[in-house]
Amino acid sequence: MNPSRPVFAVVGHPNRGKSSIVSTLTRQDAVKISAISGTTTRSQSFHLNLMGETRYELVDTPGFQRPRQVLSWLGDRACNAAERIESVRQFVAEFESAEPPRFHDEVELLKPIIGGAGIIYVVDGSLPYSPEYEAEMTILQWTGQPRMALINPIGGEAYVSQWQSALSQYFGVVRVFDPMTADERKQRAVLSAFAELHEPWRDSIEHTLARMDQYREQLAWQGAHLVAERLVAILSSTHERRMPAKAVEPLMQEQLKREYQQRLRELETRAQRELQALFAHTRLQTDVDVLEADYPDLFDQDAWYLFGLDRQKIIVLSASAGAAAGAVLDAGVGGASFMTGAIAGGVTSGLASIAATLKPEKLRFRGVPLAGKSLVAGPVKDLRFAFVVLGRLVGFLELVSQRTHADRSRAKLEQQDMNKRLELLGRMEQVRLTRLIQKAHKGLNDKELEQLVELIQTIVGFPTKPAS
Ligand SMILES: Nc1nc2c(ncn2[C@@H]2O[C@H](COP(=O)(O)OP(=O)(O)O)[C@@H](O)[C@H]2O)c(=O)[nH]1
Ligand SMILES: [Mg+2]
Repeated sequence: MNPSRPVFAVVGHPNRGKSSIVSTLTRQDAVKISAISGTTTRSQSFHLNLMGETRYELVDTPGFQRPRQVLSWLGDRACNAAERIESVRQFVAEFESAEPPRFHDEVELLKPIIGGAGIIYVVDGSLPYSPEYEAEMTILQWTGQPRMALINPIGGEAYVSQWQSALSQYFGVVRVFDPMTADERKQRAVLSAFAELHEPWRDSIEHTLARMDQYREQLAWQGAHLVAERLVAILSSTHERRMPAKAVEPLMQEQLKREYQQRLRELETRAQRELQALFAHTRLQTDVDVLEADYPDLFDQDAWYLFGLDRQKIIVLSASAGAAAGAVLDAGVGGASFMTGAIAGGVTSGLASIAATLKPEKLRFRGVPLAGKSLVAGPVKDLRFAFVVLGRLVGFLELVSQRTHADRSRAKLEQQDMNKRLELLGRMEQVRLTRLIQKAHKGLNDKELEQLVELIQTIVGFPTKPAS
């Protein structure tokens, strides 16, 4: 064991959220979490890896099963405080390979602690405190290792203060920590507290916190980059089919349209998978995976309001983008009055784009009639559709970036307030975004793509450095 790399053993009764805490603090969804107690029978290590480095290790342990018997065994062998640590060592040595096995779970959880791990003791703040916990807390105290207690409010905070009074007598730090919802700020607070608790780990933990900052920035950029690239891929995608000589055109058109829409749905799903992978949520189950779920279809125009911009906003943006917008907006003309002017002045690109929305799957023919025709679907040039695709991707990026790894519920892409997201941009930037999206069906050059990435980073609203 590298003495400067922190190792924490996560211990407590079964079903108190130990595995959930390990999962959230190591950002790994491979940790087994189960409502059935006794799922974890062996201690298992998980690492937090950041940018190619292992920063710390958490050991998920089975819960205490017979703490009173263990304590009485230890008590018989330790006459005073100086002998207690040694009695715990003896206990592990004696029962490690006992046949038939005895105190299996306690051996599993004490072994890493004897080996130098710090202790994270987990209790449930919605269950009352009772003296039966005193045996396990005493055993942990007797190990002499640095100790922190986390109160997990699984079913509420009813007994938190009761727990605080009891725990503070046995643990150097006591915190309320909900592994399902703890954002990065709360995770950092736990680590910082441990740095205070155990001097030899302080430098390493501070280094980890700095690395977390860098990593978050990296992820934010990579996530936005992925969204930008996949958005352009979806909006510029086409689907072509040769027309057999005797083809029945309406049937062909129908088929082509179906294939084309299917292709765009697949591109979107693939982008979601990539975003999951980026945030280490590969096992995440989403609404898309469950066929019967009423996941709003990409082409269901009745559901577009869930993810896109409202009509008014589209008209304003589209008109501004179409009207060499910069100069007009620089003149300080407000949105509403500008619109009146724009329409009166004959700038109707906004309205034209609304008209185009009616047929997102517009088909056209390509090729010379003699050599046989091809039917081409796409790309969709409809600005409303483009904002819907953007809204869905940005929403999904936010979802995977904020979710803890302990949260195993099915992910649901919530309605997006894209109008509000756009307000995170200045007016000129909103128009720039609109222009980039309007151009996306032709593909974007590197510079344009970078601009798009920047704008997307802003509308996702990634938290800037959280205070620790
Ligand atoms: N609502 C809620 N459920 C939780 C929380 N922590 C754990 N659980 C659930 O409690 C059960 C046991 O969690 P687990 O982490 O496996 O506990 P362990 O047995 O101590 O490792 C699982 O069904 C978890 O989803 C929490 O903070 N809130
Ligand atoms: Mg467990």
